[in-house]
Amino acid sequence: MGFQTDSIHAGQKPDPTTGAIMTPIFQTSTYVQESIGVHKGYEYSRTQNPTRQALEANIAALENGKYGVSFASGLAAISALIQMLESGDHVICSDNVYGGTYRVFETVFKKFNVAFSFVDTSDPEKVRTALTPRTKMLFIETPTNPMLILSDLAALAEIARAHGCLSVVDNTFMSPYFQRPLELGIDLVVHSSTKYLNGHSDVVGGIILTRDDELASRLYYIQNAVGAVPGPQDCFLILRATKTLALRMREHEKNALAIARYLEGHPRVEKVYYPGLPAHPQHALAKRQMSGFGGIVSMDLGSLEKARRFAENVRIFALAESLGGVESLVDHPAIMTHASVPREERLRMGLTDGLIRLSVGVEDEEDLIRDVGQALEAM
Ligand code: P1T
Repeated sequence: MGFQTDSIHAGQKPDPTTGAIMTPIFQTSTYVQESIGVHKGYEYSRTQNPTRQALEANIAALENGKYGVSFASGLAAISALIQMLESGDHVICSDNVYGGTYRVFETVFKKFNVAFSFVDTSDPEKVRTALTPRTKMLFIETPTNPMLILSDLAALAEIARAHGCLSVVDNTFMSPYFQRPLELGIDLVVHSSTKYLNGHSDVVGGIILTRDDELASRLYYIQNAVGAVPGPQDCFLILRATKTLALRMREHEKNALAIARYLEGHPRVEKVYYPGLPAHPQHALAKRQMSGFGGIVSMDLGSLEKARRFAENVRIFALAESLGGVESLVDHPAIMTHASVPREERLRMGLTDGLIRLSVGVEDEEDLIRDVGQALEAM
């Protein structure tokens, strides 16, 4: 089936008792058994829930995977991936990941003797050099948050496979509409479904997708054993939202490209980061491994003071953490989303105090450009 057909129908069938076309919200913690151990496949909602299963099957289809395992947040999903490892294992991670991913690796999992190397995964040779006999996972974020650096997924999947380690991609920024890492040989895809998958800024959630039977069963085990599961109401909302994912992503991209082009020619903007601009150093790779460029645009305004004035003067864009919703947001990564990354690390990758990240929504293009323009003037 095509992407839009799957987004509307995959994992969902009319409710057998009523014919309800929408999967009901099974707001229940437990299920009545006919006799001891005799039940309909549902025992307890940490273990199985029909609304959650519908969501998992739906997003698995969109990523062209076989299994979905959902969690209460993106970070709970990322934590479940690390919980697959053993004490003593080593993870190679992209060096410009979401600040919360960096923080959970460095401050929580390190204590359990899992080692992390933060490596520039945009260069496959650097990944090869960082491999050790203890390396069991390669964790890639592409494009990265917020510098929009890309990594070559086919090349990295091959390196990981040859070394016998798992490859993981955080696909939050592109959504399966623009990038499907499993098709490029990656073992596991993870999302903060808080972002584009849900798209309406009213749910926090996470999900892991895979084609591999054994990896899926280990993850379902962790989902149940550790218990960071999403509630059925949140699953319902995300399931409703994926029906319009393709429509939303096309609008996000159209607006983001228009804004990136506008900023590129603006004298008050020192640098623009957007993979859809021919000036982006990895534009060719972006065209090769993605079918679009997404809705996030970052720009360097030169100083914290200028960034502050810009953020205070936008009227349609709202100053807030998060991204991927229908409404446009502006973020100051150094003080907001990436404050947990040490300053020298941030500066090394260009994440300066003048950097602003725009999550471009689906409002009217002319209104958004006018808003950005007047905020730059006010700066
Ligand atoms: O917020 P949560 O659902 O737990 O997801 C964490 C996460 C994981 N991966 C990526 C690429 C992310 O961007 C995020 C969350 N990011 C933000 C809240 C933000 O404003 O960047």
